Amino acid sequence: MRRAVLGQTRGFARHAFAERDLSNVIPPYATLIAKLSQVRRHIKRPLSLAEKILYSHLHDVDSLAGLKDIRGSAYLQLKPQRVAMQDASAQMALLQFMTCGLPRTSVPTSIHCDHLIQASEGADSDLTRSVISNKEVFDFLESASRKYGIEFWPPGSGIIHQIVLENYAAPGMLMLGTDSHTPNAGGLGLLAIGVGGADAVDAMTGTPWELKAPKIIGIHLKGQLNGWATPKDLILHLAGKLTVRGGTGSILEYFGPGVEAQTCTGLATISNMGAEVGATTSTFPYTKAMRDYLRTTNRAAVADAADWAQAEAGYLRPDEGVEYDQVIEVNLSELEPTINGPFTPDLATPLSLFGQVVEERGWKDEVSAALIGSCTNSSYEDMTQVADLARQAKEAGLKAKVPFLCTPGSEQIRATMERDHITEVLQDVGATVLANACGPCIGQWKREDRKDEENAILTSFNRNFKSRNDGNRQTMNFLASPTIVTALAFSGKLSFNPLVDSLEDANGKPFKFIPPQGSQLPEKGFTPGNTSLYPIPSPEPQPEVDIKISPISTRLEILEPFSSPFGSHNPRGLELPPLKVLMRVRGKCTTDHISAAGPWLKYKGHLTNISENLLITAVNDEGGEVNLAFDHDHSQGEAPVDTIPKVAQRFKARSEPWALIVDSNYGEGSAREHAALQPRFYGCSVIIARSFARIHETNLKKQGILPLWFVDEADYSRIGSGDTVETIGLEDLLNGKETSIIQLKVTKRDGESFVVDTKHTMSGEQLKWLRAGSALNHIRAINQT
Ligand code: MIC
Ligand code: SF4
Repeated sequence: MRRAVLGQTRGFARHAFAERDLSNVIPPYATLIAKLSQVRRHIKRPLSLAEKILYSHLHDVDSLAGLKDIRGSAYLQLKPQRVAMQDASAQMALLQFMTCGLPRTSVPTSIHCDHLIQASEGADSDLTRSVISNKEVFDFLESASRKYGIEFWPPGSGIIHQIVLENYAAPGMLMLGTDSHTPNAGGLGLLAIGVGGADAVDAMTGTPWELKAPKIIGIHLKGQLNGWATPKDLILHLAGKLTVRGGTGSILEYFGPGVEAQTCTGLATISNMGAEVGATTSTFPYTKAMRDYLRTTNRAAVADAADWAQAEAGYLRPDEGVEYDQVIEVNLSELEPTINGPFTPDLATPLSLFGQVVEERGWKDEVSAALIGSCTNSSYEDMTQVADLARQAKEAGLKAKVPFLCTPGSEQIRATMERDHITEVLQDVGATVLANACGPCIGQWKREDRKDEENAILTSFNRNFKSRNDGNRQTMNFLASPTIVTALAFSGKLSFNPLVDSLEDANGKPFKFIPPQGSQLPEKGFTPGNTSLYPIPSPEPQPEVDIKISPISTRLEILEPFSSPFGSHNPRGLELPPLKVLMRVRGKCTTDHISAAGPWLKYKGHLTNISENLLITAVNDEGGEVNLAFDHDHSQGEAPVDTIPKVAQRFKARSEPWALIVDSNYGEGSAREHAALQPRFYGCSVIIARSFARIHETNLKKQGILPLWFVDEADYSRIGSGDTVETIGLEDLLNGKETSIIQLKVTKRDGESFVVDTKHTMSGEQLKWLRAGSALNHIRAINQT
């Protein structure tokens, strides 16, 4: 039996599994429906499901009055119903929330300890070791949870998104999570949006949360999945079509007969990976499978309320005749398993062509490890499908040829797997069952083999940026469905196609897998497992709790407010002071490049320490080197080049504000706000990009960095390190002039100068953050008046 390390020592009340209080989980459907009828007074056309949910969560529905265009242009002030945070991002979010001086969070909030657990030997010992090594952080999160009335899920309880789906998600609600895969909850037909910690603080403080109304892309699913094709293959296929940028600024709303046929956890897999195409979130009309899932996960009252909301006002499905901004049609009957990667989630290859690609690219035809799990694919259904293949292999006398690691998504799934002999079957064929946590998906993998050599791993995860899983830049990481990953674990070959190829059984006879079967829900229902891993539902805040942060801690540090760039010290008034360009970043620059995870995760609550990883895997376009920047103003005795964080530190030491020039889709990937906090901490004021990823662009604005887009993308190459840029027109904008253009006067190092046009996407509210130095400074100022 697993130890409930934190839960037990703190004496958390046992989760009353049978008679759970769902009052803060059931959405206030009657209120939402009343608001929806008010919305219809302003918008006289059929609404999509996403619009119904969004607009009925407006602070003030009348803000829609007179607006001609909403989708893609209006800024919405929203009232999310819930916030979920994981242990890595919650630290910074709480440090920010604490500065607001409120006694409790305004909306129900939960914290989940999942990212900081390192996978090495197996669940029990990994968990014990991680709890010891992260004690200070877990204690901080737990005591802050008690103070502010937050539900705290201790290490070992599971991965945030799986737990949210199993416990908190309800059709038609709007929620935020400080993690880019928060949309996973969309599998229950709601809008769950990934944000940075500062956005979560808006909801937690009751401040309206602002979102530019997304466009709605309709995804029409027809036909039926068959054979080996799974919901994962649908989203892998779509990622190939849409690319990592195709969903930016949009919600993906699925519809059609193909939706009704999917299981709820299958839909969650699809919406989870909408994050990989940059979508704001994804959603689906309320289905029977969702109803069944709610009932089996102990939320019958939510299902009943949802049934009522649908019957009463059609709240949980789109209106007849709705028009989407774009429609993509997918015939599920034609879909085949797909493998995506390496190094980017949108490089999709149908399985039937993959062997050919392996040959053409000259890759070694070898799989070095197979990993099942992550928030995308760690449901009971996933595990039963994988176990079906394992059972077939076992009967044929086969064992996995390579390390085969499986991560259950939650304690409930782990315990149910154990009861239903799934764990046993997996272990019999050589699998290691890891702790219920993110583990290797976020680089928390103590991998001892293949340290510096090229090798290929197959995972059922959602993300595959370079170095992500094991820190080795030469590990090619491919994404596939859990069942394809499993089949390849038995063959050990990259080119193996279980649909057509055979293996040899223990007697040397040909053995071919038959397409796997799984079950969405356990016949005997779920068993909760170790109940001390569950939080007290809706805990009352305990204001007397003292949150201790040691001044000599290397893990946690009180946040110092950033200062405003405007004021008497700035002779340019409401224009930014002249900014030195630190570097021009080349190509793909995800949040993993800007603020790496793996070993750095331990500094998530310590801005000074984590900033040492700023852009350490980014490529400098002037020369093509990784983690190298030029310091054209270096003093005598200092080298003219150094690592990127070191040069940024020099700028900070010289009190020299700076700018960064970056490429397309800058900040792709995660919700990690450290990627915005760190450059700001070192003095960055402006980032000029060919384009930005949504969450990251907002994170920058929140921390007081101005994101600007090149009007002419070719201007990217005209500005280099050591050049000076000056804004022209920001003052007018801050004074209320409506303009989307801000010019930049660029002065090259040789004195030559020219002007380039850039666009901004700052709303009126966001301009106030810029002026105050950060959104938090602005919120604080409001709270104080
Ligand atoms: C990720 O998958 O990259 C993470 C780690 O879950 C991040 C969050 C973080 O960096 O804190 C995400 O996706 O938002
Ligand atoms: Fe955790 Fe990986 Fe999911 Fe991020 S993508 S929440 S690291 S399991």
